[in-house]
Amino acid sequence: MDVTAAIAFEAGRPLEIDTVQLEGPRDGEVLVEIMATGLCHTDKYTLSGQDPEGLFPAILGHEGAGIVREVGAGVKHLKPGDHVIPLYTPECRECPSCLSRKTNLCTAIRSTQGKGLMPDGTSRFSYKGQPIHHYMGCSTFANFTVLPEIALAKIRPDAPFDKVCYIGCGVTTGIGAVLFTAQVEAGATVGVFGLGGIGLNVIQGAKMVGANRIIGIDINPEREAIARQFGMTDFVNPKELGPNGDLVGHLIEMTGGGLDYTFECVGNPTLMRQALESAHRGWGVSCVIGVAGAGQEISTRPFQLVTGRRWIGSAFGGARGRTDVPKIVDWYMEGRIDIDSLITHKLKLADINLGFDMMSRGESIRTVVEY
Ligand code: NAD
Ligand code: AHE
Ligand code: ZN
Repeated sequence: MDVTAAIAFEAGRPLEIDTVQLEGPRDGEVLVEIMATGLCHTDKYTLSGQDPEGLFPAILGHEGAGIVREVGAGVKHLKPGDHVIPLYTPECRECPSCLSRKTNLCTAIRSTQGKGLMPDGTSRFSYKGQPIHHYMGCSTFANFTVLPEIALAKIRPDAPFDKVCYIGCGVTTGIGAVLFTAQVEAGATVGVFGLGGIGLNVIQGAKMVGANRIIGIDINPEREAIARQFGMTDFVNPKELGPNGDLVGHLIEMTGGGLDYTFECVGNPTLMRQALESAHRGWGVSCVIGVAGAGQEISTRPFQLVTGRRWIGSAFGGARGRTDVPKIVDWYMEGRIDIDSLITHKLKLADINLGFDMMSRGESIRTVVEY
């Protein structure tokens, strides 16, 4: 079938809207009509050419919501008409990782997903007869896409697509990193480095679990007001500490010894180090969420770990998509979490590049494209 997509032809070039061809679902696969998709910083990162796994041409987008239109042979749990959220971290419930209960990083289809292909090693998308890569197994920058059944969370039918699409990445990543990965406890002191679409959801998660003090760190002063609305108690702008400003020393002094938990939500290895080193001696946990560019590495003095700080990371908030995403949709529908305040802009697909421009300028928190 013909579908409308924003195509990433090559790194660093704006997306181009055009008609591409999409084959129907094969065994275990599902055709989904995407109703809305968020723009995540990771899409921008891959388009920039910084992603070691970035492949072109591709149809990016991984933060969507839509409706099942057709199912392939052998699909057991979904039927046409079901409302779904695509999962870049699937949940097969059969692989060693799913069965371990120690991780959400299902391995069932990770190798083909990283090559921009469906599990049988082929692409369903083509343009002028040439295959186009899928992206993170989702490709939500197209009004129809095909995914394996294990990469779809079935959600309640009354949830608005233009809001719950954000649960497909940012909301779950931020709240999940607090609840599932770091398991922050009530009364904790939490530091959130980067107050964008992810960091604000970390704040929301920290508030939910009853953190006592939530310190937000961002170089964009415009982020202070919205972060306070979500529960931030203190704001630090590293630029205001001066050119030789000691962010780590400042945070340790502010907290009388360091933070119980820190979350890096930018993708900057220098900030990752500062987040680790501002965690409390003896017990502080620092969680890397931000995705760093190709070739970048983190470093610290081993003494930082010897003296009891722990450096951890979180992908998709540690959430098991088919199990946890429907619950997070319920939290939104019950008014327990706020998504609406974070969706600052809505666009049509034709204007998707404007969304990335606003992200680069720090003007938007989440932009949603509604089809
Ligand atoms: P965003 O662009 O919405 O927000 C980034 C924020 O960081 C902005 O507010 C910006 O002002 C701030 N910032 C930039 N440089 C800074 C610095 N030196 N110090 C302090 N603040 C700084 O991005 P986002 O969508 O929130 O994504 C954040 C990061 O998380 C990206 O690297 C993205 O790829 C990654 N991510 C990871 C996962 C995961 O599963 N691990 C999921 C989604 C996104
Ligand atoms: N492909 C990159 C890494 C990208 C990355 O870390 N992706 C996160 C999700 S970001 C969503 O916005 C993730 O879940 N990673 C786990 C996985 O299995 O991909 C690289 O460095 O190669
Ligand atoms: Zn994302």
